[in-house]
Amino acid sequence: MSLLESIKTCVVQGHIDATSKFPKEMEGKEGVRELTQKAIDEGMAVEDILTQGLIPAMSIVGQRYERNEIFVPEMLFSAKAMKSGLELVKPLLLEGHDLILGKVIIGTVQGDLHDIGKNLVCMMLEGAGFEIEDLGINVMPQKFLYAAQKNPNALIGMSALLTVTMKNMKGVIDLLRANGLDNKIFIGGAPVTPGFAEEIGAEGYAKNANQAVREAKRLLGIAA
Ligand code: B1M
Repeated sequence: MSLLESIKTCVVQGHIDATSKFPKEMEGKEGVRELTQKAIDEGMAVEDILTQGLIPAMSIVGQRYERNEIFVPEMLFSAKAMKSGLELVKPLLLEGHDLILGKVIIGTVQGDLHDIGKNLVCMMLEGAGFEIEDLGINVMPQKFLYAAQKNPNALIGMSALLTVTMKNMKGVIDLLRANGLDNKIFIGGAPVTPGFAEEIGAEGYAKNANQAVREAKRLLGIAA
């Protein structure tokens, strides 16, 4: 099995590192942390580690959850394993960017605890030269409002992974507009579509973290 395949398998299995006791049969074996470090040390491209190792693993986790093969606790282990890999990749994404292109205030909307994709978007934006204010998860509309009031020129980014919580994005936009704020807004997350963005009055939409960088630049009028 290739190194990237092994990283993917460990994320799917939720095996963080050699000290992790989960899953039992992988106890003592290298996990995502060691394998990701190995990939970095071998000079593999960060893009490949992300797109061929870490990210596709989470789709498999989602499919297994849908088929009732795993449950929330196993999903949590996979999320932790994924984060242990992302922590190692993050500094590489941030290398060599001193220029600040603009500020992005970002958060996962109210009711939603998913933050892996949002964190990846933050990393890519930061790596591309944006200043990030990360409001975290389960962010109340008022928190977006206060942050926008303090930063009237900042872009606002919202993430949602649940069909029930993506509806909360509209509440944030309505609240900002009702308070006279015209910060440009872009949204993303697995269930979100360009049509939905248009419907709720968001100026931008991105399918993934790379597109989020392109979209942020477009909204600020910066050449790609
Ligand atoms: Co959740 N979960 N989860 N979960 N979970 C999903 C989303 C689900 C699709 C699984 C499934 O059924 N197949 C399903 C949602 C169904 C739906 O509504 N359509 C689901 C469910 C049902 C739930 C719970 C309700 C389960 C329960 O408790 N019964 C519960 C809800 C909790 C809550 O939020 N209130 C829940 C809980 C969890 C965990 C806590 C266990 C864990 C999250 C841990 C964490 O994030 N810290 C978890 C996980 C890990 C998942 C899956 C398996 C993986 C999500 C992920 O990290 N993907 C997910 C299945 C799946 O997505 N296939 C699932 C990897 C990540 C890199 O991709 O987040 O899509 P993604 O981000 C991408 C793009 O979407 C985009 O760029 C990112 C990078 O490319 N993007 C943006 C994201 N935000 C953006 C913002 C932008 C632009 C682009 O601009 C601002």
